[in-house]
Amino acid sequence: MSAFDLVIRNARAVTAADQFDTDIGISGGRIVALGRQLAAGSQEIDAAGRYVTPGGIDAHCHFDQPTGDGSVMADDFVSGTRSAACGGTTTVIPFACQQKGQSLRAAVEDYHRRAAGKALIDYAFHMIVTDPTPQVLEEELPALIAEGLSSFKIYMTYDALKLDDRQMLETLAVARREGAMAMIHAENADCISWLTSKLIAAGHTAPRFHASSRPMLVEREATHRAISLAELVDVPVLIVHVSGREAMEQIRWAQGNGLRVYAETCPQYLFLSAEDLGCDDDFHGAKCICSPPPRDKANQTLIWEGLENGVFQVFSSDHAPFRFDGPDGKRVHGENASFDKIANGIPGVETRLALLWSEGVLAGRIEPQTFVELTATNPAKIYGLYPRKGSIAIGADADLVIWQEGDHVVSNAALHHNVDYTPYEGMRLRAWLALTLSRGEVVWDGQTPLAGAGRGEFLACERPRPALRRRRQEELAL
Ligand code: DUC
Ligand code: ZN
Ligand code: ZN
Repeated sequence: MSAFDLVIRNARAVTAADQFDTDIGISGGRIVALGRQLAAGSQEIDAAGRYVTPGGIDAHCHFDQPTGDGSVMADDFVSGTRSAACGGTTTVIPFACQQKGQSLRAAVEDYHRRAAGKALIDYAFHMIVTDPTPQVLEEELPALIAEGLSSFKIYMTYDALKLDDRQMLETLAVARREGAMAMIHAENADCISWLTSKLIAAGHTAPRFHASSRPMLVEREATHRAISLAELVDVPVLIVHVSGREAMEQIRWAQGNGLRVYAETCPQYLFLSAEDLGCDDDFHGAKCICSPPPRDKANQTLIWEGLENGVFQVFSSDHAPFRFDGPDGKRVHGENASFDKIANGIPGVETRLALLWSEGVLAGRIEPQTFVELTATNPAKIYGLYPRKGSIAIGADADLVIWQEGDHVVSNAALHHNVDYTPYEGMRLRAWLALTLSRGEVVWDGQTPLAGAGRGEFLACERPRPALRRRRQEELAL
């Protein structure tokens, strides 16, 4: 009988702390041994000196999320998680979104039905709290946090989703009391609606005016306000999809003053700019409409610096899949609809890791260890999945990626999502994924997705590490 179910030989393994040459012994879906010249496995894969990193955790992606405006997300839990797996991601955390007037528990139960029997890889849920009634704040939210949905998103914009400051304070107070992580979409709703009215009245309706309607000031003000509200409540928060300098300055200020403010950025803020929203009569710019909008080259550089210098803890895709062609995606309100009516979001769950590995690590902008922190270890810690997920360690799930260096041109035809474009079409990368393992099972062999729908397991999240640290300090009366 073999000592292991599977041995990965000659890996150049990378963790958030280290890089070392090792064999990786896997049994029962977990890593059970690390070392040179391990005994034989029933199966063997030779990594031959290639980098092996922990499977990615995409802590911000949207699959099969009801939208309310007639648009339909192109990816459900089958195509979304298949695309994730082919891009080296082994855990996804999409959002169970409460509609105003709906109970939060009903939203979560609905989302479980959408995922069950479909996901190819493991998944957890964040919640989106849009209607913080006494019932939600006092009963549903605490119970759901205890059941393993230990993070939720709050929107400061969009009429159908946003909370006012008082509601934010009340919801953040639950996060503090129950030990949950609050994620905040920080843009000032009234500034956006005022600017949008003015732009449309002036006939400025093309996709590129989406960026004019949401300048950095709008994001800066809301980021500052979110930080202030969190400071008042004394709770950690994570600002999602940060786009550039002005929000970063607020976050850095808060971090420098000892506030527990975490931040996430996404590939679109490294590789896209407002120019990708096109010119006046060009509806193709709709493909790159997301919020906050991509900024300019100088801001891309600052985002790279923030990944390197610790402003950002998490790098997620914010995969929000809407097709360009067809009636229920970007054109849900018709051909050439005004920018404010175009389905908001861009795809990226499959390209997230390769873009960062290629243009971050292999181009010398960030260390391999920083890549692992941002894409796996930190999300696992911040969202309560560590140490089962997010590292290469004995006892952790055998969620692993083997990299193949060499020219790779991004092409939507070779991706596995159900969206009809990628904003990164034609980009030349220095590497791509040779293999993805999920709990010791090959789910992507570099050519073909291999996992069956329904093999992914729902992950109940522990309390986030920042909340656990705080509890410990309170117990010790520090
Ligand atoms: N925020 C997201 O997080 N995703 C898509 C659109 C948005 O505004
Ligand atoms: Zn958002
Ligand atoms: Zn999102």
